[in-house]
Amino acid sequence: MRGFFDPRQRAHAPAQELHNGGFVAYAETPARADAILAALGPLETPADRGEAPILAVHDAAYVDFLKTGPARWKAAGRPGDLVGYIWPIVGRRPLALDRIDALAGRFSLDAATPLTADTWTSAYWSAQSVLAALDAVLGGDRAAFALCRPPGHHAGRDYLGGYCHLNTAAIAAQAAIFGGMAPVAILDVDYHHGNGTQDIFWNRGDVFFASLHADPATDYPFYWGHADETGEGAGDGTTLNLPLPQGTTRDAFRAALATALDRIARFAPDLLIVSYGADTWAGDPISRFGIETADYRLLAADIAACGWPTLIAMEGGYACDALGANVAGFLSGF
Ligand code: Q9C
Ligand code: ZN
Repeated sequence: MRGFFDPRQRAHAPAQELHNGGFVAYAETPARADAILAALGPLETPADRGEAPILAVHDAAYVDFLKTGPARWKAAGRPGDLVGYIWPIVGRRPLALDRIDALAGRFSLDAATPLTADTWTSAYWSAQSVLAALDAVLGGDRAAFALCRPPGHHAGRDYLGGYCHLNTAAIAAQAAIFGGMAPVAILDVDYHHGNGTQDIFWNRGDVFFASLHADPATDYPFYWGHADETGEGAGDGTTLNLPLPQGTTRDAFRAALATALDRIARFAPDLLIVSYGADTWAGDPISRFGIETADYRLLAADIAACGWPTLIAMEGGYACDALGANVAGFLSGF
């Protein structure tokens, strides 16, 4: 299977994140990409398809914030990485403020995703990697892999969060539709709910979003991913959330996967995009499922058996020592 990664995706490296009330080392490190590359061998460098496919999904003012925010933060005399500390909660007026502190809140979901001067570059090439993998599938490959780092599924049209800035799965889905592949299904098997992807396609009838994840009653992102969220308008019924309890192991995960695949089959997609997180692994430092390394091949084989052209986009997974084996195991099932 062809895989794509650009070395510029390594540059983004915030110093720390706010975690459970204290500051800890940022979990979404460049070493994650290195671990995956060590297991898979060198990947292909993506072509540069420019900003248009990104702007087809993301708000232009948000993209400008990603590009220029860190320099403005520095110019304002702030030490450290750019991170929000005030948010325009429901009921506040939608003021178009220009202060960098106000923008940080307007364009973010949490305080766990700082921006550095390198963030835009890394996120941009993460998006180019997913577009290159899409090109491989559009060209006839049965499956292709994008080492998307930073990841994407928590990022919405105009907000970052959960270590994500540009929603790579959504960018690929929209580009696929522009390329004549429709409808598209996105299957999100990261430990966390893909709130950004769900938001972006919430009222779309041409994209089915199915997600298996830790119950948001106990896990991040809390406010999205509950079973009663099913889409609206033209997208009524095109969102499927299957929250699972902490401690979930292979067989229960596999049963939920079968439910998701059955619903996707009824949607008859031209293309499947898998948002793959290895943070479902039993030893993940920030997650609480019990999937073992050997299980990933089996789970991937269940997906592959459906026969849809498939793009696999990397999301989370924070146990660097096991990450390479987990990703390689998953890809081996296709
Ligand atoms: N105390 C992805 O896997 N931090 N993002 C949770 C819990 C955010 C994970 C803090 C986790 C986001 C792509
Ligand atoms: Zn995750």
